[in-house]
Amino acid sequence: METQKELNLSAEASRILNKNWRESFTVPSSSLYPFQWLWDSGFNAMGWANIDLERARTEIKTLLSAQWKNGLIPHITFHNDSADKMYFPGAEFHGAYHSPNSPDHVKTTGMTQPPVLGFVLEYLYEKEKDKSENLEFYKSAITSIISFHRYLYTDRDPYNEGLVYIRHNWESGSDNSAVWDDVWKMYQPPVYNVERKDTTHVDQSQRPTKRDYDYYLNLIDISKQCNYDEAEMFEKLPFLIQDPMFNGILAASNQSLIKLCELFGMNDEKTQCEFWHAKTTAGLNDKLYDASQSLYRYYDLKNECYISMPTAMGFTPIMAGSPTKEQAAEMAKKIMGEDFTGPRLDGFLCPSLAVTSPSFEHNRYWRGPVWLQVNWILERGFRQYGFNEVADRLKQDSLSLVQKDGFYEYFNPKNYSDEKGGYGGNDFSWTAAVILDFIN
Ligand code: 9WN
Repeated sequence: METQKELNLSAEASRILNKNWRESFTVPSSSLYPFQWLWDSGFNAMGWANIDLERARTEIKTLLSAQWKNGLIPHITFHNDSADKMYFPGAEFHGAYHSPNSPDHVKTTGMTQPPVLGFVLEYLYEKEKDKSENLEFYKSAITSIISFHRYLYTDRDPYNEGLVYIRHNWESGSDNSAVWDDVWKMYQPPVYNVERKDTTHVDQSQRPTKRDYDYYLNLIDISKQCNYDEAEMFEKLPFLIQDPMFNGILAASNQSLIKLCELFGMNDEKTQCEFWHAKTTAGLNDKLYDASQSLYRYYDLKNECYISMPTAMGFTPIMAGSPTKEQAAEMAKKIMGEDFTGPRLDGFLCPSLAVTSPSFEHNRYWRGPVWLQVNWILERGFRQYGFNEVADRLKQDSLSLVQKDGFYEYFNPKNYSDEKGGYGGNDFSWTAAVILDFIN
């Protein structure tokens, strides 16, 4: 029996997804982000799968229709020409449509985002009541996602380590994470006198700083000068990072593709995904697991050094089954300890940066606040290893935050009973999507 509270949350979450639906895709937020973002779209499709599977499939079809000729699935698809008036940087600043690999019918950015689509597709398929229907959709989506992964392993793993690199901080999904501070210290970008749109919707204190944006825009400028040619960007970009969340998500998606290929009799593809999965989990464990922190860390390929920072993202490879049981047990202790739950152990999981870190900021974007789509990944991962207490806490904290503050983009992890702690955009799509999964 659903409780009244759950019914209210469910109705509210459906209202938000419907409000943010635009004919064939969902915008993350109607004011702040008026186009289609890759990993948002994946989570939003999972949300839709709980209330309208047809829309879930359409969301994915629309996203895949913007796939590049080299397999890249773009981070933003600008579905209409007013893009540059509504969001900065828009299609013109990115200039990715000049690349011979970009699609002909729609403008996109020339970078990607965490590769969630493998596990999203498995989620959708599990929700199908009649497994004999929509087979063409599933087979074609599997093929597109595999070609995306092939692009990543071919163009983004120069030393054949099973770990692909990201070449812009936006590809990580965790834009202004304190992890990047070390990279920014290595060079000085020019100052860009541009008009940002995000700070007209959200208070500046909750967004990346102006100087942060100089770095972000400079990476786009360099990529544009290379006309988004991968080999040239590898030579020229100052930002090339093996990111544990991106690779953890890639491995989790490979795992799902293995299951789907098995079900659909796609044997060669299955063998390929098994090979990739084994390689990436080995890379994660051999190179990125940091036993002294009980977390995965980052590797900076350009400056040839590790970056260790206690982030929520450092736990995410648990979803791909990467850690050993012993490592997972250490990770469980770590996430429930005072670094992440605060001195009284009563904070909300999981802060994007440990509350004990000197760079922690309770309201600034990826430098402290809780993001529900990351909680969803962690909840699945810890549950899979049998750490139900951690998984239950992640789920309960997510529900409590939304009940307390509303369907915001991100939340204050500190537990102040009398203070509202929802930040960024409100009526946010993936927050609604995650809630729909948690209560169904
Ligand atoms: C840049 C849409 C996206 C998310 C990212 C989040 C934020 C964009 C921005 O919003 O990034 O891609 O303009 O700040 O950091 O994870 O996909 O919700």
